[in-house]
Amino acid sequence: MRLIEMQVDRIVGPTHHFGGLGVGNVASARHAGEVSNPAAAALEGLDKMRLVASLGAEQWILPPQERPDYELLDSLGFAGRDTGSLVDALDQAPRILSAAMSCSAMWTANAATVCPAIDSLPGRLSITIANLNASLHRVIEAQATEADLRSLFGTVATVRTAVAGGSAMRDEGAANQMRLGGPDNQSGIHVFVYGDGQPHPHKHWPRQTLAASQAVVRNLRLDPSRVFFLKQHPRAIDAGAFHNDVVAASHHNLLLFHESAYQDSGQLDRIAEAYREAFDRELVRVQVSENQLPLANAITTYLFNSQIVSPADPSAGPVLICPAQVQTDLRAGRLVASWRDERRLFSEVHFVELGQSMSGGGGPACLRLRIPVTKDQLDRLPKRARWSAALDGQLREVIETHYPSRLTLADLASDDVVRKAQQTQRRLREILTTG
Ligand code: SUG
Repeated sequence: MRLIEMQVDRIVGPTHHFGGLGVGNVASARHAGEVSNPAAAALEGLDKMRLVASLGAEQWILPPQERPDYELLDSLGFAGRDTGSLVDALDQAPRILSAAMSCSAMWTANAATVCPAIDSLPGRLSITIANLNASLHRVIEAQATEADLRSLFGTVATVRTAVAGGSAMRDEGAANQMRLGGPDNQSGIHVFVYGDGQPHPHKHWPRQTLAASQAVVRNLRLDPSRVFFLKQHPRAIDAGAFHNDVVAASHHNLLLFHESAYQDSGQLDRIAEAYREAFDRELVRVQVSENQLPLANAITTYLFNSQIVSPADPSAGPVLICPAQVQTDLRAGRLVASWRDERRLFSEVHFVELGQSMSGGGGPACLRLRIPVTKDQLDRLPKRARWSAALDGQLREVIETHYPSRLTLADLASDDVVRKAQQTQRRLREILTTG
């Protein structure tokens, strides 16, 4: 029996803007304050979902989270739950307004950490929501994400509340977790990547702590003998790799990573050894050197944030979906071509335009949460959130008709813009949750 990997994306919301809020995220800082295009952002996301579905993969869709987050504004002293509170926040603390309006929940790779039933000691598909404690605009996602995943999975999965503990327990979900295994329903090996501890980065605050990863491992009831912890290199964090998935990618028996990704490469040998023992075959480790692609280019192109998808036909090799930026970087483009044509790691390579997400520091892989399920589990899920051409058409119509194509932070204190955004959010939620 094979495990089927669901790709769960969330529609970018109508208040998408460039707040520059991403901690240690160079793209987010670079584009802070630019005029955004929420309609284009949402359509680019839908285009990627359509491509993934066309490959025969399981594509599922969540609606945007509700913005403004009046609860946040209220608790930070901007009471009233009306436009007045938004105008006050814009005047006195624009970053708080930006956080309360943020659509960062679009980056679902940070929504949760997941383990398939076969990997969890009680034999249950298990999901631990990420607390996203490192940033004001992301910590507000957890509660709604929990509700969304509970409603999607019902009794099929155990969905756990995010780990408590404030900043000591900073958890950013699957972006810092890699499951190595095979296509079969056989228990996998989990690698958890964290950034705190000696030696520290100089410029940026590590977003994932070892203590949080350890707590997630306990919550998911993973077999400790199948778990590894790997420290991110402070150099990578300082260069802007605020998550592991900016400098590494994994799929079944494949591990792609930049030579500056990790502090202790000896740990990679131990992981490869465990893989060999468990699966009786080699882990395919592809290390990209600084010469082949400088760390700075890995981060601007988001090469490692390419999305790897297994097509429906089990005999076809995995497909690589890269950000368009990879194609225009000579070295990154050359690497990808050699992975496809010489090393035959991928059967196809696609390039996707995700300019709006990339300007916030999120590539194709940031936009999806992988959830490995059995066919039986998949059959028990409510189909209303599963990609179909009809659903895609319905969602596009709402976006094309009601989303703004030009937005600044100041617009987000406008009564008209906010009312329209709220109506549109409600409509999308209705389509995706009541079908
Ligand atoms: O947390 N950007 C997100 C990008 C998340 C990317 N996810 C993964 N690598 N898996 C972040 O930094 C930008 C928000 C702004 O600029 O307003 C932001 O939150």
